[in-house]
Amino acid sequence: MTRALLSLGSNLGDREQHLRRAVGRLGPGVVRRSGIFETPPWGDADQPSYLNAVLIVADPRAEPYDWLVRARAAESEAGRVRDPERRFGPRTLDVDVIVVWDDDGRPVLSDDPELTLPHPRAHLRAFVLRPWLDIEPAAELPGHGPVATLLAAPDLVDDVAGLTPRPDLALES
Ligand code: PH2
Ligand code: MG
Ligand code: MG
Repeated sequence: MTRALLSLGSNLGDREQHLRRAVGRLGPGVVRRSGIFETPPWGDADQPSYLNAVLIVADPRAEPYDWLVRARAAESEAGRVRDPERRFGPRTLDVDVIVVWDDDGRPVLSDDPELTLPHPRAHLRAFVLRPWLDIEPAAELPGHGPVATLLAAPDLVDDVAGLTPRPDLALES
């Protein structure tokens, strides 16, 4: 049994549709879904803005790598094309495995470059932390502490201010 925090992002095509379909494909174990945020591009400014959201998913049969396999399958089904020259470039759908917890609720740690856990840049990404805080106010990012504290850090203040909640959109499957 594992539980996972997955982040969803889209900045090409019908962004809301890409996120909604991803929820359908990543189910049926979706435990919680966040609201959707409009977010300025991070890491590579020359691209359209993103829609971002997060999901908590749980599956009695899933091993940590199963979440990566499911994430990649959802990305392929959204027609994702990888550009090796642009690591942080635009995409129809990005599903990242941010944290995985085992049966006992302990975070799984991994330094495999294919699946580094927790996600090595999660603590820098307001577009992951802010939706996560909304659905789990006491959330802690393993190795970095409470998500509420991370979001209040001076480095993230501008990024947090740049996020726009989109209550007109919803993560339905
Ligand atoms: N994903 C990236 C690169 N930059 N910026 C935002 N706002 N949201 C994303 O999901 C995102 C990004 C590569 O994974
Ligand atoms: Mg990503
Ligand atoms: Mg990714």
